[in-house]
Amino acid sequence: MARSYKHMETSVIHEGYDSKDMLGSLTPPLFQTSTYTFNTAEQGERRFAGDEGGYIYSRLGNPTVTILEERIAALENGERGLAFGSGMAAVSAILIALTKANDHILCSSGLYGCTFGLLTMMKEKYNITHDFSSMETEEEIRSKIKPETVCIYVETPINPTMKLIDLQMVARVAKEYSIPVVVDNTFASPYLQNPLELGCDVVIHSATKYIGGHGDVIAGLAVGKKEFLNEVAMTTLKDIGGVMAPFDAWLLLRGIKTLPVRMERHCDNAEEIFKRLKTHPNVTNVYYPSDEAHPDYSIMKRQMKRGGGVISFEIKGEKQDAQAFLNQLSFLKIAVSLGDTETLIEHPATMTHAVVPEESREKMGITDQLIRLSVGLEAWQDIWADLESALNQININSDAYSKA
Ligand code: LCS
Repeated sequence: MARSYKHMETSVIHEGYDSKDMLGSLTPPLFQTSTYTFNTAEQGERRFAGDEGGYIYSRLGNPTVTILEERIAALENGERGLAFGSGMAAVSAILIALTKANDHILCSSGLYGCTFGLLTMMKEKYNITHDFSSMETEEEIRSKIKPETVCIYVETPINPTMKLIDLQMVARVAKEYSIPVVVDNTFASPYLQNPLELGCDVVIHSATKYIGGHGDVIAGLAVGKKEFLNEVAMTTLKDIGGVMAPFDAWLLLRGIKTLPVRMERHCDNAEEIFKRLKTHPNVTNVYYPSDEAHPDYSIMKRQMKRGGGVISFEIKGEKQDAQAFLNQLSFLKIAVSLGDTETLIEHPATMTHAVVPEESREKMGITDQLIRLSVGLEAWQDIWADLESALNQININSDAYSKA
């Protein structure tokens, strides 16, 4: 669905919904229903046969969910959107739809822990194998593509290392082999990056994060070609059943209206925090895409509007210093997830990426000292004051360790 409005700020509010169709209700109504009545038995038959449009049963479609699907399709400039009960429901439905036993998936060198878990399960159960690629050059990607490779699966920015993948380059190589490129765009959100416009084939979001934005929904979205997503809707989504609840769609329709405003503020705040983390003596490395010293800075300039709201950094010391640092925070919340109004901070090695075996974690760059910070919408001065005070305390604890 092409965007009907020139600016995304308008699209996030209006796409997919006209109040005239709904008795003038400014806000899209919540169709909290599991099923839909047919006027006659023949009408039921026609709907099941696909000869007549209209709703049948909410696992097959729901009007509130449809509005959200149309809106996300427009935001990502894709033909069709599809809603799921979680980001993982979207990832699993898309990957299952694209593969069969003994196929191969080529992945970016870092992935969210549960995506890694899903790939491990697909390998054990169906011998659907995968390899990781740094995707730094076209040659490197070509060298990892096998005859049985059926898709390339990419996260960018990568959770939690904040490495970036050049999507135009990946799409160019994939076209040579006629392999679809699936991009998990969760960390950027549709406001900062639009993979379909860069030549990729399917975009996935954990809508739990920036799209919802308020930490009250678990949900997923996908956008791509109509033919492919119609097939997913009628197979892996319908029959495995990981559908989005109407109320969650309603909450997401509310949250998404402020996506551009929130993302600008997330980025403003993250830039302020990044500058200060970079010069703190107890911080050894900071990973933030709009750092001019970030190895992928040129990719950020080409494919993202701004650097986003997530910063990862390593602190001096060991795992216990990282944990002690988190324990010293006063109002910043120790929690997984990201993209919420509240600043959230976590320890990937023992939380989001704990399922990844230590050796693979090391290869991905997830050390015991790595902390992931999702910068929220509070005043950056308050966020920094809390971080700085906890970072200063770590110094004291580290001294204690070294003296012990
Ligand atoms: N993709 C990415 C990049 C994610 O970060 C997550 C969740 C998912 C997919 C799955 O989405 P969900 O099913 O949770 O909606 N990431 C999380 C994280 O980093 N902390 O907590 C969840």
